[in-house]
Amino acid sequence: MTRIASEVADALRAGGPVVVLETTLIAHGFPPGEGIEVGRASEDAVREAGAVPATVGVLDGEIVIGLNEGELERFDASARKVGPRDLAAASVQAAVGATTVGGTLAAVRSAGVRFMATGGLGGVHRGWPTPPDVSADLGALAQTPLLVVSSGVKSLLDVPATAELLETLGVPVLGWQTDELPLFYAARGGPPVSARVETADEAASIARAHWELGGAGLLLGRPPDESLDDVEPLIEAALVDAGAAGVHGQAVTPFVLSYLHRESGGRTLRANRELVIGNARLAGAVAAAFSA
Ligand code: PSU
Ligand code: MN
Repeated sequence: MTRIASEVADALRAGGPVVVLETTLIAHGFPPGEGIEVGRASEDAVREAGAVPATVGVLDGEIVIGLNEGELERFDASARKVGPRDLAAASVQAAVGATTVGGTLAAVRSAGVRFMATGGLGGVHRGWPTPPDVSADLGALAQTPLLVVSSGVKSLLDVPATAELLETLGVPVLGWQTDELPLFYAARGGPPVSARVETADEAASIARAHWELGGAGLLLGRPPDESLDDVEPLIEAALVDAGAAGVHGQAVTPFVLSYLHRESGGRTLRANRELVIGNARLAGAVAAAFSA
């Protein structure tokens, strides 16, 4: 059911550095065509940092760890969004399945990969418990021994509530050269992290110690290089629009991201692109430090 690309399998067998990347952001987080470019650039960034990239998705009845160039191009907006609950059905039904952070973690659970990168982690949606929408990313991270590099939690969420839940689940939240959990587009103003780290070596050592203790997932929050500090009013407007249009569940995040990309005149799009690639580069560096 799972196919691991040979370069990835070789690296894993040798204990070498591997970073998994997800496909939901490629298929549903960017306008048509652009997501594929971001996916390619993220793979390049992982390589430049000295690690092997492995982009994950469901294709032709298989869970693939390490999509090749041609396979990656099939992840357009028509792909099914695949969280942990959807992996089995998507593979049996031979869907093109774009895995979320949670779906990707569930897909690689038994493969021995230790590092992943994404844009922003899912979490507790605003207004909880109406609707009672909490991303499956959190449960998957609590169960899977990988370190995920992201620009914190997606800002359309209730970020403080998400940080509380991560603590409850025992997930370390490390801050990359920061004391605050980044807010996706904005670098500052988030809740405190559980530990600040200064170097890739330090992050890798904490991950190793956490796993030796029998711990599972960790989050490493990297602030965006260029902070956008005026997006909050747009997010609020996007959420009102989503509510009025009856958008809920899995459709909320893609709806809000495309609203922001449109209404910000492309500023959030550029920021999102840059932060995803930067996170991939950092995940590559931490993976390389871990294997060294
Ligand atoms: N980061 C981005 N864009 C995205 C996502 C992350 O820059 O689209 C995706 C991830 O795949 C994450 C998902 O797992 O959003 C969360 O969706 P939900 O809230 O429905 O669980
Ligand atoms: Mn959800």
